[in-house]
Amino acid sequence: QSEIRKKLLDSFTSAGESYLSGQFLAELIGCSRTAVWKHIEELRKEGFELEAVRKKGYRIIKTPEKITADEIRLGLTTEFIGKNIHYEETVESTQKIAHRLASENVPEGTVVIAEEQISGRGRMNRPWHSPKYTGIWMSLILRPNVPLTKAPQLTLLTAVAIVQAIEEVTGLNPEIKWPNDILLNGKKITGILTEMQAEADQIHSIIIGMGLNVNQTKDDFPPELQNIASSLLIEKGDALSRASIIRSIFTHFEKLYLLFLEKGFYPIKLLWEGYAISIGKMLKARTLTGVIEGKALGITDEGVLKIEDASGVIHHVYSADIEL
Ligand code: BT5
Repeated sequence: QSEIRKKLLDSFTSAGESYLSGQFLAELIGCSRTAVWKHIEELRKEGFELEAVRKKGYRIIKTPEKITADEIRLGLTTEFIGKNIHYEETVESTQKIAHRLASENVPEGTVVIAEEQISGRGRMNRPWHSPKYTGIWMSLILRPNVPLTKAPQLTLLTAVAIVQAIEEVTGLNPEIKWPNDILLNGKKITGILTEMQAEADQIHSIIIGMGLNVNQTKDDFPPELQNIASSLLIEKGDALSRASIIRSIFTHFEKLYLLFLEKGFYPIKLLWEGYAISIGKMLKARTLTGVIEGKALGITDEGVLKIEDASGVIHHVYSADIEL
């Protein structure tokens, strides 16, 4: 059933504005024209609007408000990122589900997407506010064949992919705050959480959680977030299609990830530097072992933050909260 659905949406994707005839669709999925009509009716129930014109056929003219896995598939041209979508209405955290799926050996590139998280999490178990139908709350499962120490580089890679997607879809120019925040006008619009399953020095899977504020208004945020968080809607002034942002993230992510697997982190680092805000600035890094204050010199070829303190000592920071 879902294979047929995939085929249908793939052909509507390649058809673009043109109509697909009932005959064509029947042959494509190998069934009768009555069965085609049933599939079309199912798409309508999910919120797709399809136009049917006699002697021409069908075309999709509007996609649903909710994100559905099918809407994301419509127009998706990646090889493996986002090809397998696990969609849920309400979950505790997409990370939790992704961890379970990862240990069940689902294909690399599988994504868990939810409309709402009731206990979304940031780093160190901090809460991540994830209200219904407004944002993108998703977790991506990867199985890169790289040493454990390289896992944090995927956080930086993900940040680049998300910035590129936001630029492409909205024309806005977000900035990256090392290691895992994306900001617009100094306010956080995206957080990334990279976790892994590993044994000895062998990565079994990496799970990248992405939380992206899209259509929230200021009032949708709790008071403690109103001055530090923002959404694409607030910054751009228009509501945006979450499905097209998701597709764009998948596409940019896949390109960068393949580049990373082939050439290593260096080319990603160069792109990352183009979007980074903290470089050259005075900042405070709160790490688990203490606070380091000084000037951010940049990141190493491995993605580690270098800070020079007042006495000229250069510190290498692997993970921290940064205050600018
Ligand atoms: C992060 O942590 O920024 C990582 C957030 C990852 C969320 C995704 S959503 C899909 C997946 N499933 C999950 O359960 N998580 C991932 P951190 O750097 O620790 O920042 C957390 C802090 O950001 C909180 O303490 C708040 O101050 C702030 N915050 C919470 N919700 C926010 C939101 N929606 N927008 C902006 N800031 C928020």
